[in-house]
Amino acid sequence: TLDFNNIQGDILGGLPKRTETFFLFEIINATKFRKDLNKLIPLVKTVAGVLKDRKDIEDHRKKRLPGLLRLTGVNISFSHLGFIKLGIDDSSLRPPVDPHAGVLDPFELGQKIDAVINLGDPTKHNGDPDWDESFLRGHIHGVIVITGDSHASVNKKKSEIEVIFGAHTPNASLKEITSIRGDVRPGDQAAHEHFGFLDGISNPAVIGFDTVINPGPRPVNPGVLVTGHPGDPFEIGRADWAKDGSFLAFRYLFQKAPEFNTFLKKHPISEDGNGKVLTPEEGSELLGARMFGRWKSGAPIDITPFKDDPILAADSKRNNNFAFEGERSSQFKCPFAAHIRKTNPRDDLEVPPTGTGSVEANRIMRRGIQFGPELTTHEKAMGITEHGRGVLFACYQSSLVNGFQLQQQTWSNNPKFPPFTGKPNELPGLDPIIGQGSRSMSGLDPLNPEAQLALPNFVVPRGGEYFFAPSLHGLKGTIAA
Ligand code: N7H
Repeated sequence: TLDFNNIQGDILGGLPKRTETFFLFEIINATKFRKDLNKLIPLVKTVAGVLKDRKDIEDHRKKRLPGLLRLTGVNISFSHLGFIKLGIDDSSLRPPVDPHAGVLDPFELGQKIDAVINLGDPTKHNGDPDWDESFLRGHIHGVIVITGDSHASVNKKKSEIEVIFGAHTPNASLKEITSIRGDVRPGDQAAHEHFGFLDGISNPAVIGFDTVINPGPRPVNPGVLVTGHPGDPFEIGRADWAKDGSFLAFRYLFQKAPEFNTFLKKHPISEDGNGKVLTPEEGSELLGARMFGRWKSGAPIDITPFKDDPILAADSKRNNNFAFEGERSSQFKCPFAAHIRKTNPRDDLEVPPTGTGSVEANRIMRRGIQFGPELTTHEKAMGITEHGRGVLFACYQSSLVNGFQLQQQTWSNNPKFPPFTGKPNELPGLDPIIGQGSRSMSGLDPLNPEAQLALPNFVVPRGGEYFFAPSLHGLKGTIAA
């Protein structure tokens, strides 16, 4: 069974948030940091804390009280360099590898190196990824995630935390490297990302945690997300403090939204799959939907391929209930490379002949948030980005190799994925949103699925790191002193 008082809240429950700050820090005095950490631990919100928040939010809503409930949430995670700095042996976070096998574990490598050798991030002349300076200096020891209902609440909590660690004083145990703030978008765009698509529909339901299981992908064993449970590939052999934790892949991803919108305008699909001639607006909308695999509303094109259906989109009993069933060699309804088919290929991998039986091990819990301002009139008119915006992508899993890294490298960046039968001319191509490499994909035009469309880069990675979010027991008993 899962101990909801021991697991950090963002992993299974998701810290409730309108706004979120990722406070990236360097430990400058390990002995003092471990002492100070004791004072942070009472602020760390567990899964049980999130469940209580959910109930309080519901009560607040039912009582029709004005405004948002004042809420904050704090979680903390460490990088491999952080554990080294603290003098903590984190070897049980890695698979027990044969030293001659040459397998490099992403957590141990750190994302800066992984980005170049595996994730496909563009690089600079010196071989570093083309990232913001803060992510290149190699001193990111951890991240404190602070969520809340408002900037005021989060800022107050952040100040409280700075006092705990004596930040900005001669007696500081940590130093802020950078803090990045994300915000849910305003008005009817709340829950939509900067390209305009509804996000956060499909996350795995977890056995032993979720009480409502909606029709769709099978629920996953808890160990796919939480270490030390069935489904964790290294369930046996984790040190005690390394159980009930999860790996956090954080990515600072900029989105070129005006350029994306211009691309849709320039390449409208002329006829839908039934041969109905589309207006340029309809054709552009269909193109965007086929790049994602969902309409902006969230309605899946596998169920409603040529017409948006907002009622279906809003119905959690139906909006995830599809599997690309019987479409191994067909992109008529959904392109092979559509973002949601690349990152969760469902029957493409679950059912023979190409299927291995299950994608359970490869699923991740996504917890991102948007950052940056809304598009300005000038940006819309020019079709060029003038202000940085995008997603602070964050996801949890018990294995980075099976989860985030594989989804980016082996699936999204690989033009031959998902494996398909027949049709040698219908190479899927890259994920049109996140794929890195020679970017093109097939299947966008339902009546001419072989046609490959070249794709500019719409998503630019500018930083990131891999962290481990320990249990409360691990924080108290091993990491704090
Ligand atoms: Fe993706 N977006 O916000 O527009 N993503 N994502 N993602 N993504 C999904 O089904 C997006 C990124 C996954 O179970 C939706 O919930 C953007 C990375 C997975 O069917 C939308 C960026 C990775 C799923 C977006 C981005 C993933 C998913 C549909 C980058 C992993 C669920 C909403 C800027 C390597 C698939 C939904 C499933 C869905 C967006 C990045 C993974 C709208 C803009 C880096 C697993």
